[in-house]
Amino acid sequence: MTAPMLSISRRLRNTPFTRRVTEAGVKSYTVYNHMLLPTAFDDVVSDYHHLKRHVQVWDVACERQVEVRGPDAARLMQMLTPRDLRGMTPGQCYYVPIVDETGGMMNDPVALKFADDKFYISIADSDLLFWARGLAYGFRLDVDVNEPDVSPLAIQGPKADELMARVFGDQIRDIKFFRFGMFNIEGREMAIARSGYSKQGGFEIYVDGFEHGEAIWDRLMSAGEDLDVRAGCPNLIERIEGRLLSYGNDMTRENTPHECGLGKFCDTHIAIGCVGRDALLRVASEGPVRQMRSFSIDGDAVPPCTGIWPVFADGERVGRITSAAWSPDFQTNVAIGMIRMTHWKNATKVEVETPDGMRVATVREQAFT
Ligand code: THG
Repeated sequence: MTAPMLSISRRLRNTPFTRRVTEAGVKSYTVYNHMLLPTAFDDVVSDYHHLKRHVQVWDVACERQVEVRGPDAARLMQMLTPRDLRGMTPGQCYYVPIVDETGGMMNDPVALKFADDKFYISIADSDLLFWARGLAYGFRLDVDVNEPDVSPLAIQGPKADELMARVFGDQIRDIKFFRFGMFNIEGREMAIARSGYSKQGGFEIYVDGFEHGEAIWDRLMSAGEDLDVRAGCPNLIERIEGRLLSYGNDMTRENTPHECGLGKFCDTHIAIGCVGRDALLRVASEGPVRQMRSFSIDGDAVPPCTGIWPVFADGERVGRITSAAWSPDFQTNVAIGMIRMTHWKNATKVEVETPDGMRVATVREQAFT
């Protein structure tokens, strides 16, 4: 049986880099924020080894920006998240859980602060623009909320510093983790942050203006020839090892940030104005009864995890796996899932119902590092 194809149309938006990605031989796409997101170039395993040894350029334009501008920008930002934003300074990035009035996860973006009256929210896969515009309208906030023509391009891997320094200068090396600086690129001021959806280190360029995409892509590719730079994409195996969560897969609006293990990004007592504050204060006082964990799953490579795999202990349902893949470096299947408090301690043995049968699995409190 051959894999089904994805029919491309204008609704599945192209990115400024789509032509280059196609020329680089992209093998598969997913859809993220109604936009194309590459998922493999050679194959997921070869891409994985290359990412961990060299440097890759990723079309992550699907990490759309919700721009919040105006006198009430900071107020709206704090309405969206239980993380305390009062200490956030211009040039900082914050990983921020976004919650609705029930404390349910709406998104888990990276927020960037440019000034007291200007933020970007670099969103995961949900239509946060509508929620933010709805709050702004409903509360009569003095703020503009829009999606600008800005497309992140990620440079990830151990040689990312070297490649970026060659193209943008040695100041790149001084950018600290989750900070950004402004750089004049193609005649425009663009943000470059030390961030990205991998644990290999690297940067994200917030490419301002669709028309500049290919020129920036080409400069990186030419400068990195001897570094074996390649087109890449967020890697399923590497992100599961590092326990980077995938909104819509690992969590949804059914989950609180505490269940997702994002309690460390919540300062709910302090976050006055957050619409989910009352609901989260309730769940935080009792603590979650299930939580995100890493798992190893015994046996040879598991099939692709396209849905939910139930987790059992003594025949009773105690959790679920939502992401899983064979890890060449750890020589086991690695996974992410949610498990009840009765079984969430490190090294607890459970059983996972995979499409090709029951497997023994082990709970891990730490990610695979
Ligand atoms: N970069 C940018 N936008 C994004 C993503 C990104 N939007 C979509 C998606 N990724 C949002 N989800 C995440 C998940 C994890 C992280 C970033 C975005 C992440 N986490 C680090 C970790 O867990 O180790 C560090 C978090 C911290 O310490 O603050 O980086 O990747 N622009």
